[in-house]
Amino acid sequence: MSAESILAERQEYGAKQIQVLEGLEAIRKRPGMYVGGTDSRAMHHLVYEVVDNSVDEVLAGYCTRIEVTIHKDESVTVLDNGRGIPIEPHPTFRNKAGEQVSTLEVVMTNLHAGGKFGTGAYTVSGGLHGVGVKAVNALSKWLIAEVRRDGKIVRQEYREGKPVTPVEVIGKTSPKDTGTKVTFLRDETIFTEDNSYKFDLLAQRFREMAFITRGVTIVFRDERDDREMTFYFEDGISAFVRYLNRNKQALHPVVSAERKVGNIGVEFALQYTDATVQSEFYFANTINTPDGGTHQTGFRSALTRSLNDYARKAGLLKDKDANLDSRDTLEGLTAVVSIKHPEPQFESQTKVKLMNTDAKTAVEQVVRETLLEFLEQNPREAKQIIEKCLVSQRAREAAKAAAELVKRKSALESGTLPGKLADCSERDPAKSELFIVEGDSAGGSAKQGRDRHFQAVLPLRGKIMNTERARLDKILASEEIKALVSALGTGIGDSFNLDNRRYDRIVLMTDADVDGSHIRTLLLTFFFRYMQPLVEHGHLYIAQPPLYRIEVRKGQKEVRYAYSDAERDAIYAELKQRGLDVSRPQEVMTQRYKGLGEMNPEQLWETTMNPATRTMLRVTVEDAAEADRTFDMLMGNAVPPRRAFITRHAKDVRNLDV
Ligand code: 28F
Repeated sequence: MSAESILAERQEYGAKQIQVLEGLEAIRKRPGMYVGGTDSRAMHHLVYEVVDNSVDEVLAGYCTRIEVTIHKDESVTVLDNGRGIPIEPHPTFRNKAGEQVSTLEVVMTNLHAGGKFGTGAYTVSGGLHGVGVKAVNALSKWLIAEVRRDGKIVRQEYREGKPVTPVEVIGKTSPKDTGTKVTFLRDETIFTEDNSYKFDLLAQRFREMAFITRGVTIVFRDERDDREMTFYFEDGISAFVRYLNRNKQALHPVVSAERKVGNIGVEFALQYTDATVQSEFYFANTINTPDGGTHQTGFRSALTRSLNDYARKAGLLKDKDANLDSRDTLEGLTAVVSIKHPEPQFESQTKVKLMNTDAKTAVEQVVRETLLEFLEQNPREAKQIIEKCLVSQRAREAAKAAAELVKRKSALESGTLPGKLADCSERDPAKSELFIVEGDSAGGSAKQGRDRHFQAVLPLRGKIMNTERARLDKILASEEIKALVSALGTGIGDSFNLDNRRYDRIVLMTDADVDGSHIRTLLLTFFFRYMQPLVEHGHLYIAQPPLYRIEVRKGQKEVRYAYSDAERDAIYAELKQRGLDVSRPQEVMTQRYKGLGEMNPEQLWETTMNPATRTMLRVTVEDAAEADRTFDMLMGNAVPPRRAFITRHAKDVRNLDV
């Protein structure tokens, strides 16, 4: 098929684009303003920007399917079956030569050509269908836009955002076959970080989009390693809540509603679990608003008011009882709230907080009506929910009293450290380490083996309690935790202060067996839940004691340590080369350590505690939410996923022996 221009044939692409170039240059000069930087995050943002355009088409009611493909060369194709970007001459836009330009070209290149398309439609970008795609175009080495519309297939190609071909018809199709396809390769002179797209990160985003945008199918393909995932959720955000609670014990079926209040679309889904953690997700026009805003305020106030009203009416709260507050009603709750607003107002460019006050009243109304109806029709579940809130309320009051006590005590007996702590002589926290050791016998070895100048040792006896299910008041009551908290010096929960820490490195040193892995998980949960900044700032470590001691007794005598079976085998192979028979104890004697207690103090120092020779794993919280789920899964009731997790991560934590 011969190339045919939509507009005047044989147009000169170049000189007349000056105005456009100015816009594009601005983007290339300051990518931060448009996609938030030039790092890996920003690079993924390019994909989201294009997909957001397709999602706008879904919200407008014209699109049901989006396909995203990452190609081998890291170029990306996004395809939708919407109406297709209009290709006819743009009604108002003229180039410098005064000629009309195809709307497609305007949408892809002109910064200020956004604006509402059609009325009453919701858009991801708040009425600016396509500002993002211009930025992507400007930041791409090349980009190809292909539109199917009015029975034609139309194409234009760009380099660094500048058109290098006219808008030309490259084929015919049925008038019913419509949509937009954009393929782009990011400009590696801008995105200089040597990075590739992360499948999991993109998949998570598309899954979330599919939850929030009920009825859309998102197909995600990765040609780099032949993977494909399809996301479609008929139940929308109810399915989202079930997904979030997949490893938790729910107290009742998901409560949900979808309704319009005036011109604001309100959708929510909630479910209580027997866990103590809460997770809430708030969206405005499919944009995640982690800082909440008016829709969050409306949801929380309706939730607490409805539960209080019902509890009073049902006699579950007596006249003398205090009202539940939102800390009580949020404990154990999983909720997703998603609103669609014709003119969403966000606090800032980054869109993390919704500001429209009418969203508050709209959400309040829908949640209150739905929830009260559910409670009245399901008295058994209602009672369970209220009782759960009451337990939280009592625990909160007890925790407050206990925390006061701990605070007062430490003020009175300032400088009192637990008797079991073998402190170091160094007073500068930046130079000090604390080893938390399981059991008294290992504690003894560690105390003797350490360098007492800068290494402190705190032995914990037996298992500290399961902090996932226990509450703050119970945890604070445990002697082991009290000792730990006062040794650390930071306080706990609300009164936690990282600056008061007495050690820079806190090292969990537990046995390489089931009990050891259990106590380590318990401690990790405790630190994650109650001393999170300590983890976030990289102060928490896991010691790596060896699994084997290999003593060469013949010829050149020496002692080697192996931290895994593979390492042991490598050492064996080396010794065999030297003519040794590793199966003869007279020549090579192997000892498998079952616990830290089997090591003498010198061995423990040499293999595990000496900064010059040891290896330690630093505990990080990459993604707080994901970590939360992980802990939950490890500690919760759901046993099968827990096993799967431990098996999958066994290689990360070397000596896990499950
Ligand atoms: C692969 C990325 O960008 N899809 C898009 C549309 C549909 C319309 C549109 C887009 C018109 C005047 C701007 C069609 N018909 N996928 C996409 N699908 N943009 S982007 O319009 C853009 C506006 O100025 C569209 C009728 N109205 C709108």
